[in-house]
Amino acid sequence: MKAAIVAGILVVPLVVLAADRAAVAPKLDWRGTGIIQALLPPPSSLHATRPVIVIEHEPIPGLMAEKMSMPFIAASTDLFRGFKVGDRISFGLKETSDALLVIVIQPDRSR
Ligand SMILES: [Cu+2]
Repeated sequence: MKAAIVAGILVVPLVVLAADRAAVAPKLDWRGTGIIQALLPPPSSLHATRPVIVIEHEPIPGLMAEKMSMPFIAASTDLFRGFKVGDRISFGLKETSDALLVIVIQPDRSR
């Protein structure tokens, strides 16, 4: 009886943690690395209503074989917080019905 109560208390926080993790780590379709060339909250010359990040990115396996500089739509301007032009980043992309979206931006500490 006592053991069952203890187990119940332990299980609940684990379930909450798992749900939290799913919310902050949505499934990525691709992952890339590169250098930020521009951070453009809307409205900008590249998009009237959505945030845009321009990245000089390394080849992205399965998506783009070449290194290039290109704009991506970002899921939220909040992703830009703490970053500036020239920062080396790793980023996560998700294909949605209307855009190839950057949904994760992280400092790239791999080099
Ligand atoms: Cu590209």
